[in-house]
Amino acid sequence: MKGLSLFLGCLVPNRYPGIEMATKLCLAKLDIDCIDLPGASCCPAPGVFRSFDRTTWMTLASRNIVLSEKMERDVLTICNGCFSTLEDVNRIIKNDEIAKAEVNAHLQKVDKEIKGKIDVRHIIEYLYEEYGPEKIRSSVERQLKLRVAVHYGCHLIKPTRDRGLGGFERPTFFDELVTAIGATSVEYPDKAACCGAGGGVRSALKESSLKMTEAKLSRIKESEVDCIVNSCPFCHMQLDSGQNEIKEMKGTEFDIPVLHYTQLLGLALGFPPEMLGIDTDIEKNNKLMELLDSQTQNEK
Ligand code: 9S8
Ligand code: 9S8
Ligand code: COM
Repeated sequence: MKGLSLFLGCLVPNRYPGIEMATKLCLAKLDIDCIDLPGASCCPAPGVFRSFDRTTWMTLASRNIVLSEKMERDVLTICNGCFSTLEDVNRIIKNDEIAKAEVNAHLQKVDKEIKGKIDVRHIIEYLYEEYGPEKIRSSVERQLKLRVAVHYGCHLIKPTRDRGLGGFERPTFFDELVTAIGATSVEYPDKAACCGAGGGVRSALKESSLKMTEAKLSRIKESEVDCIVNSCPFCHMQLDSGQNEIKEMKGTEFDIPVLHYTQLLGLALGFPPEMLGIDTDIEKNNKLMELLDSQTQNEK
């Protein structure tokens, strides 16, 4: 199997550098061969660029893929949107000679050519398919006995015919990775629903997007969980900052900590929250850490 190159996308370096740190710590600890991908740009975002101009979308994505082809490594994404763009374009390039020629005609202007020789992975499906929940279970240093609401987000599982990761109404692979670290994945209504942000909705129609977020957060709140875990920095932002925005708009408080899976896994692998970008100055996060600490104390 090929080694991996880490595709960060935009949101992680610009808003959530702690997720990059968490990812790198987890990958190193699990002994997964993954290095930086210098020169990468925006993937570009599927819900925005693809909707406007398919060729531009494919060309920019292909330029990113070429960087990893040169290193003879598969691309590893930590964002559903980045996975959607890069995986879709990579598949198109592999299967459609006309699209490939069209893209290469543009890439030629910057001395690049896409060959279609590598694969694009998302950290959740990679950990599930290549590493496996069992190996994760045996690597865990600290069981996290938490009630967790798993949010898959849209692009990781849809369109199902392309993703092939099980039925999108009831997928289980992400939940299995959560149970592998000692937590309980709590079922809640409309689990497969969008966070509200994707497809440019957050930028264009903030209020409508927050309505969807509020609906999702209410279902989660009713299920009495300790935190939400996601696989996408865009969902992460909507579910976390969205709580503050909803509070400002309507006064409704949810107070649910939101973690990217790499942050939750990082805790289970024994890293302290400050190394994983979990801000314990925020009261809800602090409470979550106290809960975990009290469990560790009880075990001793
Ligand atoms: S890059 Fe630019 S906007 Fe973003 S984070 Fe994920 S999707 Fe791709
Ligand atoms: S859900 Fe619907 S379109 Fe998406 S993947 Fe991330 S952002 Fe939230
Ligand atoms: C969401 C990405 S992860 S996009 O807004 O649909 O492009």
